[in-house]
Amino acid sequence: MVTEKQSASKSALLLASFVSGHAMTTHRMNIRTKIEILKGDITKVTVDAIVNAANTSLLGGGGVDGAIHRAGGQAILHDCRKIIAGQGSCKTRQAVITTAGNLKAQFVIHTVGPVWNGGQKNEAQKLADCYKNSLQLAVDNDCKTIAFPCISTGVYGYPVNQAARVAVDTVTEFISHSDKIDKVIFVCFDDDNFYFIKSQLNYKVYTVPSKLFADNEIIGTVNIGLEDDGMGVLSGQLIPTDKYSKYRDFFRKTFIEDRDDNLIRINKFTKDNKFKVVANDGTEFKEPVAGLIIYDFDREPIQVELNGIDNDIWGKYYK
Ligand code: AR6
Repeated sequence: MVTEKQSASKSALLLASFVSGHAMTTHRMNIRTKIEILKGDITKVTVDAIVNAANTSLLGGGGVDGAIHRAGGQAILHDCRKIIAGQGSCKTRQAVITTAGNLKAQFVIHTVGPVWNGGQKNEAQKLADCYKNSLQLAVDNDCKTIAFPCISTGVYGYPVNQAARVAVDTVTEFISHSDKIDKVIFVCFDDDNFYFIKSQLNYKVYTVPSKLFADNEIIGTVNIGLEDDGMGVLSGQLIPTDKYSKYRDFFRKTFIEDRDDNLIRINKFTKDNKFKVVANDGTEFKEPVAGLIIYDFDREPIQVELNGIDNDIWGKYYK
């Protein structure tokens, strides 16, 4: 009952978050021409500057950092050592610039992303600052084209869906206020990042006002965003009813326990709890391919994400 695309990338169907605010659609469309997405290896990309997801030592590591140092050669490490000798370690959020050595790019901009810590340690702001500071450093060095990897989504464990939202929002915001950057390329190494960045860029979203049920009681309302790229991702901010408190501890506990997996699957709930999402027009979002996630943290808005939509439901909204 899923589309080919869905089946092909079932593993990629974690989710894509929908940030409220349809007013942004037009604005994004205008600058979208400056943003590209590529699946592959960032060391092969020809741009003025490529960004490295480094660590505070700047001495190299695994992942994209290792790939950049290997492909760029000793000259990069040499510059990194000089920077460290001059300023000490490179702090999370900071961006510094070096030669790109043997790479096709002119420069490597090294930035240190946040380690994911459950979302309570200002990770989103830190990640946004990495993108912002890297873009500013590119502008300061007359770079007009820049390629980013998906910072923090590897070893540092930032949930791919949320990182994609921060990445796209921050880059979009920056280039809408600066005419100095001609092109930003998101270089995604794996399917998940590719899918989520793409989802963030294909921003056309239909709003489906819905209710979240548990044991046939309404525990919250949510304006679900239904994306138009056929991938069947729904998400939105939950406005809890007073019945919600009965389930709060369960959501928080389950989310923390499942953090590595980063998915709470609706079928895990259904046996005992009968969770379901029903649109106000009566459509029930049954058997999502990749599950239902309730992000319920102390201070954040509660985010609901429902991933993988049945074809029949899809057809109902996209005629
Ligand atoms: N091109 C583009 N993206 C890549 C490449 C590549 N060649 N290789 C991996 N990725 P990570 P982090 C993707 O772990 O999470 C390092 O050891 C990868 O799939 O490289 O910010 C540093 O030294 C993932 O989506 O960086 C730090 O210690 C993304 O790049 C630490 O890891 C980022 O994954 C930084 O962790």
